[in-house]
Amino acid sequence: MTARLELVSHKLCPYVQRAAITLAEKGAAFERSWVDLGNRPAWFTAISPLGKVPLLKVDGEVLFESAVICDYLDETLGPRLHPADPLLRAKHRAWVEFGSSVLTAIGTFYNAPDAAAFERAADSLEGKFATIEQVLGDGPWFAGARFSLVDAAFGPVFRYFDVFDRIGRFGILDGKPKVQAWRAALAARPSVAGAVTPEYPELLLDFVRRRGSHLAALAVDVT
Ligand SMILES: N[C@@H](CCC(=O)N[C@@H](CS)C(=O)NCC(=O)O)C(=O)O
Repeated sequence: MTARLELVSHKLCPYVQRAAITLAEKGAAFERSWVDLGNRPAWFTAISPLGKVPLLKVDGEVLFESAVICDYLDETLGPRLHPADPLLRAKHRAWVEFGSSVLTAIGTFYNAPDAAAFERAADSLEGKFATIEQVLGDGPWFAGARFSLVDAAFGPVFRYFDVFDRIGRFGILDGKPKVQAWRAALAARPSVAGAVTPEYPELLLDFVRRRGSHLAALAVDVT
């Protein structure tokens, strides 16, 4: 019997998007519920051990942590997105974790309080993408011809840059042709495009403007 799946989501959360992309790649039917993290409903606090999204409800059982959720989905629903070889699979899990470190660096970038902190954050992000440029092959995906869970982790990463590009030219992805090609392929993938609601870009822009940060000041006049 097919399990009933519910993805507890927030409209801007990149970790939620990983799970939504994985579900879409599997062609799995699932429901979505939305949580306002600024005003958490009691039912959410009661079932989320870390107070975070995403959660995946599986016939009422609750899973938390996006990497665990994606691994569970990969083990229970075809087609497999992780490599069959254990060593390669471990490497992919490590690059998913690297994707989490890029998301942390993106948070530091949009929260940087002044120009100096902003430059440091941009340099740090640039360094992470330079590392990625070294490990990418001929594409179109992280590991070549087959879409993997590393791709699911990086689709939400690049989505930030669609809004950052509207604010200014920060040069973070410049001179990295493999990264740029990967970004374009991910943006065109239906599972990635469909992981957010249509208002996502404007919600993110509004979120950035409310940071009180250096980037927020640059974003004031963006239309
Ligand atoms: N390591 C977690 C991170 C999830 C996460 O940070 N979620 C954020 C939203 S994007 C959240 O729920 N934050 C609420 C909080 O930290 O209180 C995962 O991979 O699922």
